[in-house]
Amino acid sequence: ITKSKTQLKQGMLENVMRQFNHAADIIGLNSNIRKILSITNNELLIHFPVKMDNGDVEVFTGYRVQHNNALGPYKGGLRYHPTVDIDAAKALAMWMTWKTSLAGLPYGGAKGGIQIDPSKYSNAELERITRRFTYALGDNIGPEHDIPAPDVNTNSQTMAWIVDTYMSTKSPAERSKNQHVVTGKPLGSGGSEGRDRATGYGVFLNIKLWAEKKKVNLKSKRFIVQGFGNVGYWTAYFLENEGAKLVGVQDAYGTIANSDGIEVSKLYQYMQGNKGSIVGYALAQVVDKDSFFELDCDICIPAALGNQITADNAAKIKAFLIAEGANGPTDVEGEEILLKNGVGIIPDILCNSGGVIGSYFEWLQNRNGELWQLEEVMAKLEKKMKEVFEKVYETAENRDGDMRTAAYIIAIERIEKAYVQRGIFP
Ligand code: AKG
Repeated sequence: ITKSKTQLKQGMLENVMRQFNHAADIIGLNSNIRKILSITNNELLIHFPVKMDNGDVEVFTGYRVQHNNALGPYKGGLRYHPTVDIDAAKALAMWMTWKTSLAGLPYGGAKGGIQIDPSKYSNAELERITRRFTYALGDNIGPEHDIPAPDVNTNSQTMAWIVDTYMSTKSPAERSKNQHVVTGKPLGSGGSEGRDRATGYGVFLNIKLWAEKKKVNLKSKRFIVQGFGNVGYWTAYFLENEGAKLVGVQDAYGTIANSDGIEVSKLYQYMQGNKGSIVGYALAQVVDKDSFFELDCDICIPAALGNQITADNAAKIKAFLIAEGANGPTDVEGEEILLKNGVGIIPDILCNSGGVIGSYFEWLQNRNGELWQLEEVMAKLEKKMKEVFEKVYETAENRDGDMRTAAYIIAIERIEKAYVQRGIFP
């Protein structure tokens, strides 16, 4: 948050490449496959005009980067944020490839979005921007080719606009076959029960499973959350249900703390009448934004943007566990310090994978004309998350305890196997 936008963007691509190369070195990854995975398959950059409410036309820049599809269709979110650019999209697309592979899903990795501060636009403008971007993407996305989902500052409403626009470009007989072009849709438009809470539930389950392994009781453990959007809120909700205590929150506009605890439902209710922000919440103290990661706590959940935990603040972190709800919140230097200090890290590609696993369930339901109950979705998610967590934890324990490298090893080996089995078209 203290870094300039340029540093944020450059850092993410550098980080994902360093993480990948570190794991690739350890397993002695085939050099040809390393070449393929070091670069993205396709990068789309689209400038598209949209008429604003006042009649003026603005030209926006949208991105879709498709990193790899060795295991299945490209999959990954679309974010609306000023830091979205080609390098950010490349880094985030690569993380999706590792995430879907690690989770054992039949997907590759992609990511994209629009370089925009959505708070500056009306709802009607956001609808036109989304529809025009979807139209411009054309068949570069598709239900069996590349399947977007919500990400930072996009939600089920955004997905509803995308599916409607995409389907309207198809012939009447083909339309209904295209509902699974995006996941994270509203319930009434082909969305799945549980997709809204899937990422946060996954983060919570990872924390719970980690705590069980380490014989830590989550009751009265204090946690802080950076970003109180969908992921941050649901993670806090499930942790509070388990008896843990929220003691600090940061969003894009402010930072608050209360060592006696912040009631998750009360804060959420307050935010609904406060343009979605935590600023001004009376039952907590205002804290300087740069000291958020220094707050006294047991568990720290970065659930906002990338490159938040760095060499500048890692040594000051008091938590014994970092659970990465965001993509790329910890940079390589920050991680080295944390590992040296014995801080546990549940890496992003494992920790926040509940979202894409939930998306996979939605996609399957649409494809097969099925409707699953909430309990069924949550039970399936829990089973899957446990399987993936166990695999990563065991691989890490058999090495040096570093769960990120363990997760990368599993993810890369699965893709390597697919390339080795099929060969590479001459
Ligand atoms: C992510 O996991 O970072 C995503 O972008 C979500 C992808 C999905 O649900 O398809």
